[in-house]
Amino acid sequence: MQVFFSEDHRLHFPQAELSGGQFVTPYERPSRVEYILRQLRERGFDQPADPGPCDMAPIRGLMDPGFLRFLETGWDEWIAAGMKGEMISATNPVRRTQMAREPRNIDGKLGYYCLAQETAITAGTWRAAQSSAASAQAAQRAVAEGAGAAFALCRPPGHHATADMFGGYCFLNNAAIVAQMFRDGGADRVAILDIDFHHGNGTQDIFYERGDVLFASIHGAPEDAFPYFLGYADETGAGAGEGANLNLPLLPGAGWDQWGSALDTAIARIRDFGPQALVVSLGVDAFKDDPISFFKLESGDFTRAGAAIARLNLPTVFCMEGGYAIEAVGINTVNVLEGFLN
Ligand code: SP5
Ligand code: ZN
Repeated sequence: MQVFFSEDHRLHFPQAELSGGQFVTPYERPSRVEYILRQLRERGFDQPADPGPCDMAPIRGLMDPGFLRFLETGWDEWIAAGMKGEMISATNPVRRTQMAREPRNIDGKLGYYCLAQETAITAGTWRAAQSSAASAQAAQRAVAEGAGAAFALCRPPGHHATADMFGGYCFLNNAAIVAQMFRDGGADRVAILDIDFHHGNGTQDIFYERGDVLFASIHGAPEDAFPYFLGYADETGAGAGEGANLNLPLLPGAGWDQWGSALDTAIARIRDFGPQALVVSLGVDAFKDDPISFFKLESGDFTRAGAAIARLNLPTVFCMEGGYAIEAVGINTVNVLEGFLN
């Protein structure tokens, strides 16, 4: 399986994440990928290939122009405005301010485009996010050209980012970009399977009213888990997208019995949908020792998940998402890939 990865992920490493009222070292940190790279190497995967530059055309087609402008120029505006720290949002549109419009002030803009304040933007964040999307795009091109599957070792992750908001450690929605590229390349229907512990609110939002991209997600129930405000089972899609959104929320403590049967349900729905390509939002934070999650998967369960996904027999792009039990992140991620290949 081809692997795509850019060292430019290092350009994004905020000092601070707001967690439980404290500033802590971000859970989503550069060292996560070292553990994945090491496992790939030790277990005989191809040397990761640099993806080359990010192709902005498919991203501009999918994302909000004001949001992209903010990501591109926000840091410079922030510094020019005399701000001394990292970009951490403090004021956001909420209930009854849904008519919000983009302010001129950069602090206001930051709030306008932010969906979760744990995520800071720094000088290198935009370039890192582009390099992450570039890996996803390179993996898509490899699969479109006939590779059965490819792994994009994306960092920062993507599935919480909407067309016009960042947060949840995400800036550009890599899985959504890949799905749209398959569509633009001639696939009539594309499925996205999101196995990250957290609901892929961004991906759901981007495709919610579309019938051509199925989104299926297994995640911590929104009553109990980030991103809290989306991910309920009764969110089934709208308009042309009615029926093309499948949320499978699970309660704290869910292990393979429940998670594996939710995976079977998602896979059956994907099979019924009849897609020509599959995108997997591959988070491994459903692991029992993940510090910010509450599922109980064992490392071996990730191998079983990969094997189950392989039975769909679809051209597949894996995009890395979350996973914060850092020593186990490599093992669990590569278990999914190996389970898929074997
Ligand atoms: C891609 C991804 O997995 N994003 C996850 C973002 C989660 N951000 C908020 C987490 C809040 C968890 N609070 C943890 C308290 C730990 N003691
Ligand atoms: Zn996650």
